Amino acid sequence: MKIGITCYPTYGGSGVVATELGLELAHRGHEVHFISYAQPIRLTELHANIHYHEVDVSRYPLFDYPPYDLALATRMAEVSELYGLDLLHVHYAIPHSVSALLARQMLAAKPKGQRLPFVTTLHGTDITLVGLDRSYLPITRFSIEQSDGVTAVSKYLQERTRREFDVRNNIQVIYNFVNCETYSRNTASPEQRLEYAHEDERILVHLSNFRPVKRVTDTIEILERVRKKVPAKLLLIGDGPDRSRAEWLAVQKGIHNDVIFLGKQDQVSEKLDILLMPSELESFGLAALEGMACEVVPIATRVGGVPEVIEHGKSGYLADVGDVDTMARYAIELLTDSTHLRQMAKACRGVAQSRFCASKIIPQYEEFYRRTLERSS
Ligand code: GMT
Repeated sequence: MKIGITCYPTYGGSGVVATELGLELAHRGHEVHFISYAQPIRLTELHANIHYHEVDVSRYPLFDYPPYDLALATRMAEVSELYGLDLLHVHYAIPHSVSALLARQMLAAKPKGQRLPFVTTLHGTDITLVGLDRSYLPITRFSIEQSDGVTAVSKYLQERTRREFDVRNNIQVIYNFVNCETYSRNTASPEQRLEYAHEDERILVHLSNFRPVKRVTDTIEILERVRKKVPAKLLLIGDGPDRSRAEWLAVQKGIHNDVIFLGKQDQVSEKLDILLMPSELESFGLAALEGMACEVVPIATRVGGVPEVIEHGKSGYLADVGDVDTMARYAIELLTDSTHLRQMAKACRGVAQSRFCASKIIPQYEEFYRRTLERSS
């Protein structure tokens, strides 16, 4: 198939999933065309089946708000016509599904009337935050209903979209995935660990875009409690609006020397012991899954779709939002019992392999595309 993929290209789970999906599809022989305003951050591999088309948004003094969604629709239609795309797959409903809808209409209006069905994958905040903003809700609902196929990354998100948006079309759950070969505990050498921590210290990690929904300051609270029992360092990977609050809290608590801000990085999870994901809400929690595949045990909040990924007590621990005492207790339990930590780390890898490997999930997308194409022919 020839598939156009649109996503947010910067850091964020939906862009990561979209890019990894494109790469996996390309390796399986499909022709993949990324269409976005910048090259997706994880699109580092050159492959004959992968193409990237930049969307240029002209800046005119009249435009206080340059109309990206229109430029995107135009580029989607152009690329589809030029390369004969079979379908578009947009990640994150706003504004991508609206642009895809326009592109589909533009091509249908051509003398030869090219068909361009589009699939929308809902990721989370497009529904839970942005889509529920009154100013976006009607158009988000409309573009979801107009999609030729809709998927959601968890049952939680499927149900919430149905309930709050009252959309009439079917929403299929296709879970996020991880490439189990790329993500494994294989590259960590003791020397690499020593870059961050002394031999007797354990390493906690948090990886996110540091938005308020991630509650990054809770990770500092957890480290403060853990350090009282076990020598430990906290690696914070990513960047975003709450970074300085986290830095300031670490300084106030006098533990800033044990908190290492690594900025935006791709893969460091193989060097770590425990991953903290204390989010207010996660429709899936991709960071936890990537950690699990690398045998890093997640301690997370019992929210959204997270319990569909982490089984409490078996492949990680879950606690209530803001309950930093309990999350710290779980971390201390694990870090003071290496056998337990190893067993749970192996169980995490097992879950990633048996339920969320790319080899299991990508065929579900391929099948979904086939059915979408059949239905819209
Ligand atoms: O909130 C983010 O971190 C970004 C956001 C996105 O769309 O880029 O993440 C959402 O999509 C991810 C990939 O499907 C999920 O793993 C995250 O759980 C989800 N975030 C939220 O629901 C808050």
